[in-house]
Amino acid sequence: MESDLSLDFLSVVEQAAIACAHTMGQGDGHAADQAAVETMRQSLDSVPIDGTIVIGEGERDAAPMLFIGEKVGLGAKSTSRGALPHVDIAVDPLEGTNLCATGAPNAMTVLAASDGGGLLHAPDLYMEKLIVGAPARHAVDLDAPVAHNLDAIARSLNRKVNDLVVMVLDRPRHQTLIADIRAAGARIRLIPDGDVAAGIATAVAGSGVHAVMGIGGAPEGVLTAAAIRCLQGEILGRLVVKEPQHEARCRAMGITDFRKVYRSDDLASGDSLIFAATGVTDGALMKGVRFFGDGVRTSSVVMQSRPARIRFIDTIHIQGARALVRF
Ligand code: VTB
Repeated sequence: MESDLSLDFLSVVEQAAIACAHTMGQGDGHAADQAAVETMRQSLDSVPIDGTIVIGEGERDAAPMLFIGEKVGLGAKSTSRGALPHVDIAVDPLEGTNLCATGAPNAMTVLAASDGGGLLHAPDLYMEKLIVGAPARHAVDLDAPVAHNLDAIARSLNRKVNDLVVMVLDRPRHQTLIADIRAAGARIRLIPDGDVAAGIATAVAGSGVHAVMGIGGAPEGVLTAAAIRCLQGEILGRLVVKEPQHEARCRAMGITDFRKVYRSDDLASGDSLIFAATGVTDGALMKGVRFFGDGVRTSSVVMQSRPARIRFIDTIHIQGARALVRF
C-alpha cells in the first residue's frame, strides 16, 4: 500500500469530523453518528483504492453503509479496479458518539487501512485489553495480576507505581479492576467512552497516560492496534466469549481459538498500515473542530508504519472568500 494514501485518508477523517461536529452537544448521538458515517462513506469514494471494509458499522443486513464486506474507494465503481491497490479498511466514523452528543472530550473520527488481510476481522464483542507505550511493550502480561503489570510499567518508565495514570472505562464491570489498581497505589482516570483515544495516549510520551486496562469493544481494539503498531507500543487483547452465540459470531469471522491473547502484531498484522483520526471534541492529542464563519479548523493525527511516520496535522479548510487564516 502506498504511504502517500495517508493524505487521502486524512481528508476522509477530516470531512467526517467536520460533518458531525455541528451536532456537538445536541444530545442526539444518532444524528452525530449518521453525519459521520454518511460523510466518511462519501469521501472514501474518491480515494484511489480497491477497498474493502473489514470493520465498520456492522453486518451487511444491519448497516446501510460502511458495512463489513462493503467495497469502497474508486475501485468500487470504476473499471480501473485491477490497477488500484487492494486495501482493507477499519472504521469507527465517530468514536465516542455520546462524547460528541454531550460535548465531552475525546470524540474523534477514526480510520485504519492495511494491505489486504492485515487487519483482524474482529466480531463486535467485548475485548479485555491492556495497552502500553513502547518502553513497557515487552513487560506486560494480560494474565498477570494488576499489581504485577503496574510494577512492570513503572519500572520501564523509571518511575514509581504511584506516579502512574491508568485509564479505565467507567463501567460497573470494572469494579474489581479499579479496586486492584487503587490497592496497588496507581492513579486512575475513569473515562465515560473512547478507549481508542486513551490507548493511543499511552504510547505518546507527555500525554500523562501510562496504561489502559479493562474491557472495551473488540473493533476498537483493532483500530487501536493499528495506531499502536505505528507508535511501537503494545496492546494485548482477548475476546470476551461467554455465550454460545458469541462463539458463533467468532466462527463467522474465522476465529476458532476463543482464548487467544492477541498482540498488536496479530490484531493489525499488515506490513503497511495507515491510521488517521481527527478530533471532533477537544482531546489529549487533538483539538476538536472549530468553526469560524468562512472556514473550519481541524486537528488530526496520521500515522504510517512504513516508513514509520507520525504526523500531527492542523488544517484550515477555507470555505468562503473572507476566511481569516490565523497562525
Ligand atoms: C469502548 C469505547 C467506545 O464502547 O470500546 C466501549 O471505546 C465499550 O462498550 O467509545 P460499552 O459502552 O458497552 O462499555 C464505546 O464506549 C462506544 O463505542
